[in-house]
Amino acid sequence: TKDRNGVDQVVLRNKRGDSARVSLYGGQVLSWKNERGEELLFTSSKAIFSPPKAVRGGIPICFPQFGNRGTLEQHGFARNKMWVIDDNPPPHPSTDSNVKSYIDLLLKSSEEDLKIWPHSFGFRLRVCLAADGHLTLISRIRNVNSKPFSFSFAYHTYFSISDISEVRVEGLETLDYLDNLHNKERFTEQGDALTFESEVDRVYLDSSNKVDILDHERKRTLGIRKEGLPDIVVWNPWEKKSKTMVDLGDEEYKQMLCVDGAAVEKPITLKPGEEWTGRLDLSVVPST
Ligand code: TA6
Repeated sequence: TKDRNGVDQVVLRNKRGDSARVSLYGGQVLSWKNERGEELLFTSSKAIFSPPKAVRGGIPICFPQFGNRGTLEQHGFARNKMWVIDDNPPPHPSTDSNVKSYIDLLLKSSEEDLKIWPHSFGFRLRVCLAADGHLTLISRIRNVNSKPFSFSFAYHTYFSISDISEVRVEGLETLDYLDNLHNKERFTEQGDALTFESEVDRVYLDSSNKVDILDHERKRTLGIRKEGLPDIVVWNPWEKKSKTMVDLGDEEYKQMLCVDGAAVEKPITLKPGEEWTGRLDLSVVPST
């Protein structure tokens, strides 16, 4: 289908027939709506839909490098590539009987990729919409090369929130984090929920696999569960940095918060033939 900008997107609908749905642009989830059709992800009103510029919003996949931790462009090249839909995906494991609709997208190392990152890989991204509206992303990355390689990774997830000054994040208390605003130095989080009053750009380490964003005004809690992703990135550009970003409205930082399941501090190393799986489960539950 084409969205409001005439941009080609693939839409997963909930077979239960309600308004839950997920829209994808290439390998990037751009929209996730709950059963009442409410949008749960943030996409900038000034997002630029012209590769290789990354689209500001939804869930861009940062691979094979997170941030500027390496020689590649910021966040690696995967999010700027066009992916291929696998018309004949392997069946979904019966363990996820709740999963009602899913799609597999494939990314292979191209000739140009190999020039800047000389490691042949196969990347299968499965996007699943469950009957209860939960969204699951499963990344399977295989080393199809003859020598080991290492990579860092993040599901760079832009959540839609009512107001950055009102939300709280639970599950990161007492964890250590690397602060991107202080030369990536290591600090320790204090003992209560995270609230926001200025720019935040942190990588929480060895985080618990359960983090919640409590949006009191919208009376809902966004739940983040993950496997194979030891870290959680938390980012909000705040006002000053927003003004330097052409693809983000000056005030839009108030309606977004990035809380990313990631593997950043300790890159993943794959031997030839080995495969890594990184799974992200997002849910939304009403909360008083
Ligand atoms: O989330 C961490 C971060 O690396 C921030 O430093 C900021 O650069 C953000 O990602 C967005 O990066 P992008 O390349 O999408 O503008």
